[in-house]
Amino acid sequence: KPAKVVKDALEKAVEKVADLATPPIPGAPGSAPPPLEEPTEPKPAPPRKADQGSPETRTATGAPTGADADVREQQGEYLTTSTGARLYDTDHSLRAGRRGPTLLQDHHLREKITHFDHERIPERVVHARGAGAHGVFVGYGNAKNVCKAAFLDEGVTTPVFVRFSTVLGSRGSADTVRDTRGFATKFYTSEGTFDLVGNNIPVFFIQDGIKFPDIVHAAKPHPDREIPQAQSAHDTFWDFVSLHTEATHHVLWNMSDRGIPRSYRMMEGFGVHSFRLVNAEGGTALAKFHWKPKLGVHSLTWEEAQMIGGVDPDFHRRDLYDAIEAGAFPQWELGIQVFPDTPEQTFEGIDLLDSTKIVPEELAPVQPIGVLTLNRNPTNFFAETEQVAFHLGNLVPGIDVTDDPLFQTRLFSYLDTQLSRLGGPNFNQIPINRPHVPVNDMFRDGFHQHAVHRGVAPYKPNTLDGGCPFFAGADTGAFVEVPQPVAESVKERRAHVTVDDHFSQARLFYRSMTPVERDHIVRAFTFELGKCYEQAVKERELRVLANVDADLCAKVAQGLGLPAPEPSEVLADVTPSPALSQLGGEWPADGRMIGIVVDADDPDGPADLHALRQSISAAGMVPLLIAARGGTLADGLVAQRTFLTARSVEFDALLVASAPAPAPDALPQRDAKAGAPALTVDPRVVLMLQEVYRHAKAVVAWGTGPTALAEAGLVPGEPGVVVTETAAEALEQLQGLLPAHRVWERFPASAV
Ligand code: HDE
Repeated sequence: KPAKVVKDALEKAVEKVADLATPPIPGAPGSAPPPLEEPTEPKPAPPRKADQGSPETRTATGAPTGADADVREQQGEYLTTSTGARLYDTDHSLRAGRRGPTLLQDHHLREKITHFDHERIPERVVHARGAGAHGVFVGYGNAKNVCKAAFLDEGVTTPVFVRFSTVLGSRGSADTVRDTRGFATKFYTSEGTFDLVGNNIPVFFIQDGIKFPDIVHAAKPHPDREIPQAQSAHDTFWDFVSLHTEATHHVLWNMSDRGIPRSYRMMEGFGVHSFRLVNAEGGTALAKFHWKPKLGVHSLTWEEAQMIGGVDPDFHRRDLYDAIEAGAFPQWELGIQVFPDTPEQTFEGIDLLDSTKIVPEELAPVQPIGVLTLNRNPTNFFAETEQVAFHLGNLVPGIDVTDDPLFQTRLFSYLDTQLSRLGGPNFNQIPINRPHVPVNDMFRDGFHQHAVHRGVAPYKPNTLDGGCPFFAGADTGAFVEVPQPVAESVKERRAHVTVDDHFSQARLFYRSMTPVERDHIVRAFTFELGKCYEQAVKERELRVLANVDADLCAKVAQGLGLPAPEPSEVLADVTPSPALSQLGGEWPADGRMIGIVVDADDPDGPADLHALRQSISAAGMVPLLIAARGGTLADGLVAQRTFLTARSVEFDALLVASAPAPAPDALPQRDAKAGAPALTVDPRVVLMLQEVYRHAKAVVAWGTGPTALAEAGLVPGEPGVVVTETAAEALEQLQGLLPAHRVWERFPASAV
């Protein structure tokens, strides 16, 4: 009888279940205290772990200052469901018996997993990898004659959020790849939000936005294998740019040291397009925006960039975060190049609506109009850096658009892309995107609507809401487009530029570089084209380079083992622009990483290391002790790095206080059987010194340090290799060498 069988089985099961102890409910009478180690009473957050900040933490991030209803503190409250019901357990799903199936009834399980399943949002189609920071912008007040925007007035302080990015890579790609960098700034001004969405390169690959999908598809990984990640060194990119020669100028910048910045803090930023500025009288001027870093413009060497890609793929993100934590707040001056707003919209023959061209600073100086300071790290990466939505249409009175078709396409794209990225039209209600002024729009409903709109008449005209909201006028702060005459013309699909010249500014850029910078460009082209498989692509790009510079073309051709073609165009006679070179100046060394090699256990080791560390910190740099092992060393010093965790590329300069003997865990560097003399210095220190030397960084030794120099083959007296008597003298020498960024004389090409 099947029914009887089932009934018996059920009865047996019930008896069995009764034997199983049901899990105790914490707090219920007679139940054992919960086996939890987490605090059950509200208490202050534990201090941050040492490795969560930079070694020299001076400022705490914490939640933003001021009461912000959107900030959710992690501590001090009971764990709840998303609707606020308190939970007693989040580690076990609700099951029919201890070893039985999971119940559909377990709302908390389903809520937890469902939320997790939907945690990811689409990454940005370009600029997916980035890092952000909060800060302030203070106007100098001197832009008034050309621009009425209130945030540029003297002493006006405006909160900002900046996001730096690479262009090609996915969200998890490495920071130090060769690429253009984004430099996007959101100014939360008293007249509404102004977004300046720029790059670290002042020109772009294309003159018309309609070609953006083409350049991006060519530069992104191959559609079949999805490789290479975050690289332009592949056939599709070079196939496209060798055919589409208006990209040549931008490509030259990418292949220069600008494509591998040392730090986001050491990059220029450019608005690229010409903007139209308007003053209080309604007068207009055309202008290009520039960000000038106080620390100067500096780059990695290509070998450093490649090594860091493996050793510390988050190098730029970490650098920005650590510098801000350490109180070394990065600063940029905002500057403008101003041009008369003539009907031709050209300046000295340069088309101001052509974003593949610069106006050399020697022709139109960059006038500083305010200063930006980044002084606070994001509290939550996703909430702020990931969800921030920039848009070129976020303009304030005084700053208007031009007819540059690259600009015009961007005005559409940035709004459009957020719809799929942030899931609907209400992304400006996300805290990081909210303006810092009252919003009184008539947009209603839609996904993720957070506002509870009052009133019954979200339309105009109306009487039911008393006619509200009202229109502003130019005198009450309305954004009024500049009444710009539109040329009487025909509809047509044709290039808009007045002079279609793809090579002379690329040549201008190359000829403005110092020999060592030119050498880096040659090597970059040789590397990138050397990674291509298609011979025809390499040959075609050489034909492009022949139209830029014969020397550049010949050297790249030699590296590729191909003949150098003749130019197909007459090479322009260009006047170099010294402002384009990164070399030749002196800049503050704030936030530079100084490695100090010490002997972990030598009780007689240099006694003045405490003072040295303090002096380095006081000078705004970050001292990092490197020893054979971690923890507390002789004399109470603490090692931040070990020979195992440190790699030369992390440091801007190396101080060598000791010559540590090889530690037992050091990898063998020489074959003892070959009869080589036994090592006296740890081989990892030797390697570090050789790399630092190769990358043209300063090395200063004292104490027993010179022994390590000798073991590495470094000769005191060579450029940037110094031996001193004391630690204090070593620091003095270092401070003399760092302002130039590198010991440039060490590069062979600089002698050319
Ligand atoms: Fe962008 N660009 N872009 N771009 N761009 C985006 O917008 C686009 C261009 C730049 O940190 C996207 O929100 C088109 C020039 C930066 O969130 C997208 C064209 C310059 C960022 C988009 C350009 C930039 C973006 C992807 C050709 C320098 C990152 C996600 C007409 C002046 C902003 C997003 C951030 C991001 C479109 C050309 C800079 C798809 C169609 C020129 C710094 O809307």
